[in-house]
Amino acid sequence: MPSNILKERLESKQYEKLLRIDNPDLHEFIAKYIEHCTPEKVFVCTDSVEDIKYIREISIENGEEIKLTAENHTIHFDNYNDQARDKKNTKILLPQGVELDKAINTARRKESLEEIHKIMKDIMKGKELYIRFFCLGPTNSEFSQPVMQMTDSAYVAHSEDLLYRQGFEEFVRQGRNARFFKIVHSAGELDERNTSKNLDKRRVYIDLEKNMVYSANTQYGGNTIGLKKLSMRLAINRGKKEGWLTEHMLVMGVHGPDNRVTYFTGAFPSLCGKTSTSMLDNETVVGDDIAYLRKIDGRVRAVNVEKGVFGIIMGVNSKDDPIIWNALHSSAEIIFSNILMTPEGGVHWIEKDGEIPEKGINYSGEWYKGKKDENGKEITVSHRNARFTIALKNFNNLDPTLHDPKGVEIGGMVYGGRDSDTWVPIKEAFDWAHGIIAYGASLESETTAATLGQEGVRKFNPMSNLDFLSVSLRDYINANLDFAKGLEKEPSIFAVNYFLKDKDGNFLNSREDKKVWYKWAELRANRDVDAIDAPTGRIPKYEDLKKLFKEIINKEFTQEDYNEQFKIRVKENIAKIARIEKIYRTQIIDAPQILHDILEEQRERLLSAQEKHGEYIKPSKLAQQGIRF
Ligand code: SPV
Ligand code: MN
Repeated sequence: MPSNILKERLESKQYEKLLRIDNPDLHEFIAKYIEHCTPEKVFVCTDSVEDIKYIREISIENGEEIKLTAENHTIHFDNYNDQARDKKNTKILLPQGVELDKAINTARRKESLEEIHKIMKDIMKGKELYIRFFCLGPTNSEFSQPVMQMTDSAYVAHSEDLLYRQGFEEFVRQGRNARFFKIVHSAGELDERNTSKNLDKRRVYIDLEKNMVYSANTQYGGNTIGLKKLSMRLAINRGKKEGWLTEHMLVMGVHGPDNRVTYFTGAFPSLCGKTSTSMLDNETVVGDDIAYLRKIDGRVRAVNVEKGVFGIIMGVNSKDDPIIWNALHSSAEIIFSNILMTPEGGVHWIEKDGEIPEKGINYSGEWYKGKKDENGKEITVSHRNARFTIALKNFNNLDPTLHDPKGVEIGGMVYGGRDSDTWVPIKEAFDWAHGIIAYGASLESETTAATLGQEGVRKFNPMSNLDFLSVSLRDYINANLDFAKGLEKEPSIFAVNYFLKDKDGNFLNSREDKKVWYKWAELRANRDVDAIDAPTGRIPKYEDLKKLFKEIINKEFTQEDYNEQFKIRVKENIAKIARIEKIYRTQIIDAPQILHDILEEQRERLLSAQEKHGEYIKPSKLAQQGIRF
């Protein structure tokens, strides 16, 4: 009997907490994994002040976090070789006979379950297991998704406290009706620095059938924080069946004239400006990473799945990121990870204001300026993927709707990648399907110096969601297309490109220009300004941008700037269509025909424009002649 196991293995205080949730399946599940992973102790977190405090303190006591000098700040280190998501060992488990696209990492369910259970047998020996309950999306809402996490890492349990809405009471309320996700994580054996040791046995396995994720022998948040990318993969699958979307998207309020706020979602692959967009200081942030989207009363509504930020810290400085900078220098509860801790208990990271300290402790252990790795490569002061974890309530641009159970109505959706030579800085799709296919499903991003391998290589990343798909691309794209059915009002879909370069390789835009693009998109979403029909979508009129540049960032935007930035690059756009078509023809199983049709129409528009105006088309030509493509 599972309840006997629980009674035997749990102290009576913990057992009683668990009994408050009337759900035999849940009890059975917990009992099964306690028996399997054999922790020495079990702690059930009810979200009470004492329970939360216990987790915060135990992560310092057991050495997974170290107290810094600044109040409420701690630092955590992941193993030197455990600094990012492990794509190779993250797999969607599929039963015999079911296939997904090559671009999605999958494995056979039966064999993989055997393997992971073997890896996790007795994995928590000598450790304490923390059981936590959360709610993805606001509580008491159509969007609410309950999740139960079991982890032997107090750092993981603590991070979740800053990032997710408490759910214990929600589990009590829902009792036997809860359709919850289950995550079992173990950091595995730890080394002398309290980092996961058996990285060769690092695994993240997603079992769609049981709505469950296993994560073993890793600590890095993207592999272990069960409510983030692990639950996201389960949610994409669940949403597909039920007609809602889980997107790798920020949600922000863009402030228009007369106190109007129009909410936007935005999808950007890593290092393409997603966080900096969500933190624009003249707008308000609802979320920076994951959104659920539902159709409610004929409108698209969205919520932030989370309530905190697990953000990249590289490059954060007082000038470019004042909001993040201020939050990181407040007495808010913060967990820094994989940056430098100075001998005085301060912190430093790549491109922080001020001098790089001579020495300290970082993700490589004892560190000093000029330290090299075993291949002779210099070890940077912090890892490029080093992060900070903090609740959103500490940002002064927080939008008041964060916890609204109804979510916010979405007026615009944005897709953006790193693209030096093809897309204009901003454009609007002709309609929903055009936006989903020609922008979202065609998203690519150029690699940067921050990733391994060659720089400037375009990586295909539809909707910036490729790493998290648990359904085929065909189904995912169809779900996005179908989402517009029955809508009374479709959000406008935009594409942005912050990374356009001139022929000498210089960026054509400054960081603050993006503020203008969003103000224009807000006006467009409300049809307050006209636009020019270009072959690739609608582009802004010069007069509108000139006015906005002056008003918003006090900058003269010249006709030359406009012509250079918004000229239609026919050759590059056609080359892009060819690349994307080829991927869908050769690598994706049964891509929907409409995808090919929409891309073909776009190619034809480009070719006919090229015949009239040449390879690079100034927008003034399109405007003057009033060509309607
Ligand atoms: C991302 O890489 O998209 C992140 C960080 O948001 S992780 O949690 O690693 O997914
Ligand atoms: Mn992300």
